[in-house]
Amino acid sequence: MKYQSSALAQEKTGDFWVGARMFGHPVRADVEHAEVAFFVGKNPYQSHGFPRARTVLKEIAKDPDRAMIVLDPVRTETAELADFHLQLRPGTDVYLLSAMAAILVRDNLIDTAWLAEHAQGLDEVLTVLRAVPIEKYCAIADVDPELVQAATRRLAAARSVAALEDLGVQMNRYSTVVSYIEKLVWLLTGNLGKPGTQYAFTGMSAIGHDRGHAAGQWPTSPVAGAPIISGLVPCNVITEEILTDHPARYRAMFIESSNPVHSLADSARMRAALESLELVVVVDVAMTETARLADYILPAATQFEKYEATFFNFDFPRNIFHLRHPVLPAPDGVLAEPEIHARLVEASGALSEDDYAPLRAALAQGREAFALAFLGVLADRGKAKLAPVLLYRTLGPTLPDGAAAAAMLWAAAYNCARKFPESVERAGYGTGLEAGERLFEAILTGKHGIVITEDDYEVTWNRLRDNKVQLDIPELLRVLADLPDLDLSPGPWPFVLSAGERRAFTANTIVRDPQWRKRDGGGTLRMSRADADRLGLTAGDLVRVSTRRGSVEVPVDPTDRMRPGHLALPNGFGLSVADDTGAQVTTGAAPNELTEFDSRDEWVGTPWHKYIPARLDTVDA
Ligand SMILES: Nc1nc2c(c(=O)[nH]1)N[C@H]1C(S)=C(S)[C@@H](COP(=O)(O)OP(=O)(O)OC[C@H]3O[C@@H](n4cnc5c(=O)[nH]c(N)nc54)[C@H](O)[C@@H]3O)O[C@H]1N2
Ligand SMILES: Nc1nc2c(c(=O)[nH]1)N[C@H]1C(S)=C(S)[C@@H](COP(=O)(O)OP(=O)(O)OC[C@H]3O[C@@H](n4cnc5c(=O)[nH]c(N)nc54)[C@H](O)[C@@H]3O)O[C@H]1N2
Ligand SMILES: [Mo]
Repeated sequence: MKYQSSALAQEKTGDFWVGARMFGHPVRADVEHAEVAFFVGKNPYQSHGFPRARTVLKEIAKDPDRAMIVLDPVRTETAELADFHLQLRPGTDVYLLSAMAAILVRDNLIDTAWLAEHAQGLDEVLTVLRAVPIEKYCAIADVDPELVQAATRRLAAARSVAALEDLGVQMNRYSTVVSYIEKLVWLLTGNLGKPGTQYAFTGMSAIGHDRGHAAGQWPTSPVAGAPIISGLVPCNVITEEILTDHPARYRAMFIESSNPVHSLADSARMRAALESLELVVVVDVAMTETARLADYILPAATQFEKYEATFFNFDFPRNIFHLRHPVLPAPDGVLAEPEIHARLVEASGALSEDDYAPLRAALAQGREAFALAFLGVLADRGKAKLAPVLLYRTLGPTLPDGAAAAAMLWAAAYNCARKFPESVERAGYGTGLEAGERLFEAILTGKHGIVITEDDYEVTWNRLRDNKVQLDIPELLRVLADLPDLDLSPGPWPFVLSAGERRAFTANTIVRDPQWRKRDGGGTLRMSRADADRLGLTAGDLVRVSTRRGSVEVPVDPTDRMRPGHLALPNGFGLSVADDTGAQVTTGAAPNELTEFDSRDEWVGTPWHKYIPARLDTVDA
């Protein structure tokens, strides 16, 4: 396969690219120790995203010396706990954050000494921010300028600020530009590389890393010419890469642990794209909307039945990795993914016993001999790509308790020890080649997860490109310098729809059985009470929501948490599941029947799912 994508390329690639440009290494927020927590388009009370999220939020809310600032058009559970809830007009974060950054400059709240020591490109940024019409931008965002000023002052006065942005802005207008200005706000106030601020993390994989090419110089997809950030084709261009007679179009798709027909923009178009491919192979644990369109379905063992792990290891100063062990035997007829991968690679003729025999012979001499032999194989680039299968077939069978799937972690542990030697040593694994070996052993035997690296906050500076922050991203600064006035005329689409909110009983499409939900079983459309009263709607009334792309019928839930003109549908509904009689039952509305593939970020192609022009019509019962 030449091209790949993942859900990250429909939310996080803008953030990755900006991070690569400014830091050269991904960073993350230390919310737990922050004096001020700053959430931009994120509702961690429901969506988590950092350890012990609810507990930490409540601790901050209770502590008079700490504060929480939330930018969200909805009074979410998180906003309710905040000291400053900036309940802006949907899609206007770029204006509000520009105003906040400009207030920092106007009122001399920036940390000049810190910036002189740690950052480059300040002058270019200051020139743009000095010209920001603060009052006007607050008016566009429809937030009281006094409140914006108070929140900005609180942020600037804090010893430490930890900021997290998420889908509310990453799936919204100007998303990549917002990822940039959001970072400027906490950088201008000196919040990096200290406790309670942001840190550059270690890890067992390259999640979040990108080369940070200047716009236009990045690698691109073959048909649409879309930027490939972090190795991933933007999800929103996949159908464009298929529904064409372009000679370089994709002919086949291998889809694993993903449900693109439901989760990516414009479901109807995605179905058409999959149907037009020569071959679709799906590896999944459930009969999904996507699997139903596959030529081959390869059923996988579930997470309870196999060794598996997540690579979302972003903790600091102690980073944690957990190889989860199976707790149930797998039923007949399913395989764990490493076995599926190995069989496919072998059936294609790319690897055979001839490749395994020398590695097995070396392993018989011990792990050190194995490491040397394996390094030799890596010199062959074609074989290096197949390293996980090579490890699974050679080292795998020698691991205890049937943990063959963990074999690829041996290479990941060596890599981690090579990239972060001091941090791995501080976590107690020694130095040199032996550190990788010890780390792997600890992962393999540590049933409850282990500390893989231990850092101090200062280490962030060693990880940044040139040990400095690059404040100036010229392409994005130009956008900030020239933001247009917002067209507020309602036209045929008087509402803005956020399609895909996280709620108490949503879990992407991972939990398919609707009986799981104790509340909001049908997936209501949330809307302001004012709009509902005006339209004569009460809780449970059915309405039709229409967008340029499609329409769905849903019951409404009027609430004073929403702004007038704003609508929200939950994520993960509209799945078809067999009931007790075997009939397929669909519960709720699938959000991506309403979304468009070309409604997306102009830089990295991420979708604007939180900003969909929409209309409401009442439906007779
Ligand atoms: N319970 C649960 N937790 C989850 C998930 C799940 O399905 N269920 N999914 C996980 C995944 S994959 C992800 S990516 C994360 C996502 O986590 P979040 O990004 O926190 O989740 P969302 O509810 O999609 O969107 C966050 C907020 O954006 C706000 N928003 C809408 N429009 C705007 C706007 O114009 N500006 C601003 N500032 N905010 C806006 C919404 O009101 C919402 O409160 O959650 C993860 N955690
Ligand atoms: N409109 C709109 N669309 C959205 C969003 C939104 O807010 N609004 N949110 C988006 C976001 S942030 C994300 S991350 C995506 C997620 O979108 P996807 O990654 O496509 O979907 P998921 O529902 O997270 O689950 C993927 C699949 O993994 C399968 N699975 C579970 N366990 C295993 C396993 O062990 N092995 C295998 N092989 N398969 C397994 C599940 O059955 C499911 O089919 O959705 C996105 N779609
Ligand atoms: Mo996500």
